[in-house]
Amino acid sequence: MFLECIECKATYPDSEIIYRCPKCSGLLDVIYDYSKIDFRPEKLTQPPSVWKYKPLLPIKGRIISINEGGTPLYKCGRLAKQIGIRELYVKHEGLNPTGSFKDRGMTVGVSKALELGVKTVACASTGNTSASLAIYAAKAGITAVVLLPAGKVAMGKLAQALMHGAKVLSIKGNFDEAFRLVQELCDSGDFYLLNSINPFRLEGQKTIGFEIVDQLGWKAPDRVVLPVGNAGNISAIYKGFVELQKFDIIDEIPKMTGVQAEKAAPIADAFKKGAKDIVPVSRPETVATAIRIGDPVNAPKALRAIRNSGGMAEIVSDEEIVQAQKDLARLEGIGVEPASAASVAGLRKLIEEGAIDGDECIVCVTTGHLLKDPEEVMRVCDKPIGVEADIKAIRAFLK
Ligand code: AN7
Repeated sequence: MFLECIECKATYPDSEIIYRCPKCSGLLDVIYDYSKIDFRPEKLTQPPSVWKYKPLLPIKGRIISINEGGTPLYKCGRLAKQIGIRELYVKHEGLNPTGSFKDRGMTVGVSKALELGVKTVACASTGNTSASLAIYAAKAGITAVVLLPAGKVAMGKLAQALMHGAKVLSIKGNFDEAFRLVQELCDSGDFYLLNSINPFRLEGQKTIGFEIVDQLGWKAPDRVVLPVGNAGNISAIYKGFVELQKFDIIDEIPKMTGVQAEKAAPIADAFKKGAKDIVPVSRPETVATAIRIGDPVNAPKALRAIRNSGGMAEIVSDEEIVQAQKDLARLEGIGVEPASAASVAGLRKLIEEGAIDGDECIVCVTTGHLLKDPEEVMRVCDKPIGVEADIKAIRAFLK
């Protein structure tokens, strides 16, 4: 196993603490000697979980785990009918132990930190990354430092970071500024960076792709739709599919389809314009605070994932996000935070525009749990109705 620059293809040992290529600043990927790995469905008999797929994960020693992955893949008939799709599934990543998909990355990233002998881990976060890092660092007995954009982190996520003992710094700036600062902090070598620029973290997240295929009976769906913020997840899931193709487990790679919020959509903008690089958005804004990101670090990986798989990118409004959140909740019993609902909102829009054929088999990834952001729920749902403690009053009201 080694690290490889996605741009100049220079390689580095996996024991080196680097986040970008020292030669050209390109992003890094973890590459295995695939000829030496036994990865066959008939050998993988455990129920789905991140560590079921250990032969394709970069950890040899001690693993810090709280049973991440193994999330349900729900068949969603009512939502499929409403949107106009033949076969629709929702992979509900909100049912990971800390309530988001970040746990898949953190179980691998924090295990790697221990392997590297690191004592302090750090990240900037719109919320979920910090919650997950705080919990895995606690489990590992190391210190977590998290930089959060002041006033823009949903309450459930902040509560997790605080309770699990991270050093929580509220930065007077947005996520992009916090991310610039945490990179500078980690360049000193005292802190190990666990944002999704860290290629080991993304190895954990690629197991979403493994699980989708596994849960469909080792078959690939036609398309995977997911929200995109810093763009690590779409890149990771794509890499997972590429590896399954290398092992002849799937023939075709699902069309990777990323969805961004209207005022935080640099990747979808670049895709729609056919541009090679993104133009960062300086003041990103959206109800989906998880993806309130203007300068996604993994954009080069994400654009390749989308283009190489024949996928797409779409832009949705806050209203469309909230409507999709309610539809998931009320048609399928799936409670998600706003960012997650962007996947369904984007899919609906692509079907309406005729950009996607309704005859496809599609998986939407819902990335975080409803309870992460209770304040948003209070804003977008009707208030509870005050009634006297009296059966007549209740009956009268329910008539
Ligand atoms: C629920 O926590 O970036 O495109 O700092 O929490 O891989 O960044 C969160 C991202 C989607 C976007 N859905 O994933 C953070 C952070 C939810 C999220 C995303 C996030 P990426």
